[in-house]
Amino acid sequence: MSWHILGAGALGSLWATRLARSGVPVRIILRSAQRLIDYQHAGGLTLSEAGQSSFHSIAAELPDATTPIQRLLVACKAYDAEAAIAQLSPRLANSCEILLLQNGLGSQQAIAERWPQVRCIFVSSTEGAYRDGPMQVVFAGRGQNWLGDPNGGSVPSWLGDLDQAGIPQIWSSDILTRLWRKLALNCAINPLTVLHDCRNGELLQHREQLAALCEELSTLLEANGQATAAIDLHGEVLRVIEATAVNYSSMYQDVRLGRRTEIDYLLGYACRSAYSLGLVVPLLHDLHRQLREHLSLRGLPTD
Ligand code: NAD
Ligand code: KPL
Repeated sequence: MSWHILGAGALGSLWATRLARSGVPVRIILRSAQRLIDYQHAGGLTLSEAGQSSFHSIAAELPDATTPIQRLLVACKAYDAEAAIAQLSPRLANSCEILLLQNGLGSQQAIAERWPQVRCIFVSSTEGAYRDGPMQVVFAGRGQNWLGDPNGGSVPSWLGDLDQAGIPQIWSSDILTRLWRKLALNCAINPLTVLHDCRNGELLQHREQLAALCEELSTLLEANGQATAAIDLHGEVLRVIEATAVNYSSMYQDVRLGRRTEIDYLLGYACRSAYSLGLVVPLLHDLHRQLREHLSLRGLPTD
């Protein structure tokens, strides 16, 4: 059975090349005829890893191809994921499984609600990749992938494909807790790096602001029934900042490169969730407002 990969950006290419080189059948779905022509011209995807490059000639198609899809990895940004799957809707088999790699929360639930007949597997990834040219991906940071089905159910047999491809994976029985924890970390760190215009490590000069934000985020997690995700959040935020001190956060890089951020699936989701629970989180609302103003001034979408 072939894997289909929707979105041949950084993470999509990283998964596609590792699956393909291990002999797992994989096809990538490109967004436009022009992209397909460019891809065919390049002949495949190039993966750079630990200073070594490898070339992978992977089959590619457009969303309107007609072959049914049984297993789909969605590697688009959170704001593109639902519309991208909608283009494939007629091709989704009843027994289809969709893996959702998106950061934050909100896009996954919207997709699961819209296609109740398919099994949605949520993924939380700490692997790092970036594109350094068309059809080229750099594997920038080793990490882990936690996969899980928020509705429970059996462990998928295709996890063996990931092992075969050297894609690290852990099946998680509490994937929502993992995603909430990552959302909280990203809400504490990423917006502040944008607003203070700094690397992660420089946030240690704003310890009081971080501590107060973590307190609100912990309250929000607990109110959402995610008490486990709230345990020692502040401590982990400080540890992540120290471990990634010289890095610029992903949101900082998006803003610097003039790219749309995933703010609506991070701070936006946090603020909407607090509102729906009647929880007062003034610091989160203020941070969200300041960040939207910052984006707006730079001509970037505020959602
Ligand atoms: P990316 O922008 O590099 O790739 C997204 C790709 O999706 C692009 O190539 C885009 O053209 C494509 N796309 C959008 N709409 C499409 C459509 N309708 N049909 C086909 N393709 C379409 O993004 P990325 O960095 O790979 O991130 C993907 C997701 O993974 C994000 O939610 C991100 O937060 C998350 N993530 C990324 C990393 C990383 O290191 N890059 C790490 C962890 C999580
Ligand atoms: O995940 C991150 C990101 O840059 O998106 C870090 C900085 C590690 C935590 O917010």
